[in-house]
Amino acid sequence: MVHVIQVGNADGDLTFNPEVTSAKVGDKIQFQFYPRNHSIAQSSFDSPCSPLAQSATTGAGFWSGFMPVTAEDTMMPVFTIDVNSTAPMWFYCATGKHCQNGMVGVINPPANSTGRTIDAYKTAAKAAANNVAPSGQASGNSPTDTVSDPSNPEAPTAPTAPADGSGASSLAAGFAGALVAGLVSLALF
Ligand SMILES: [Cu+2]
Repeated sequence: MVHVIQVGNADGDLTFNPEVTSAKVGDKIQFQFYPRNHSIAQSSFDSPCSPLAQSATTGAGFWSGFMPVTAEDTMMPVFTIDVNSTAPMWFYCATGKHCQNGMVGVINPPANSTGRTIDAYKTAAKAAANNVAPSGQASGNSPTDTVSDPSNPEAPTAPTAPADGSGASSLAAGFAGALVAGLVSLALF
């Protein structure tokens, strides 16, 4: 299955939603980027706000690159990764001081008994001296896709009619109402 993680939100909060995701091997994680400019990079638990490749011996982690999005954009960029193991994947936003300000998350956290929790990671991130973006190009599976922004009222949305067809009449009524309103405003001129 595909797990969606919202990167930021329409209110500009520095959050991932959800912060904690449980995924199976073969699942995908789709990060959806809200304004204004976020990113996701993988780190180790022990070195938050620092790219995995520079903090551990386990090789390069994922990196979305920076994803600038304006409030007017009706399409939002997404970044998708494959889940190839159930080992914990800790990640953060490498923009500004977003990591220190709590923009961190985890896929498949270890058992709470280890003490390696999202709260402990967040606390360590708050104390990190720097927020380091990975160097180089984005590395992931399909970093250039986009989806329509559900939070943007400008986004074109296809009306979904109820199965019983009752939606059609209310749509027609709304359309007739709009026509009447249009005629009224014309008459006022
Ligand atoms: Cu961010």
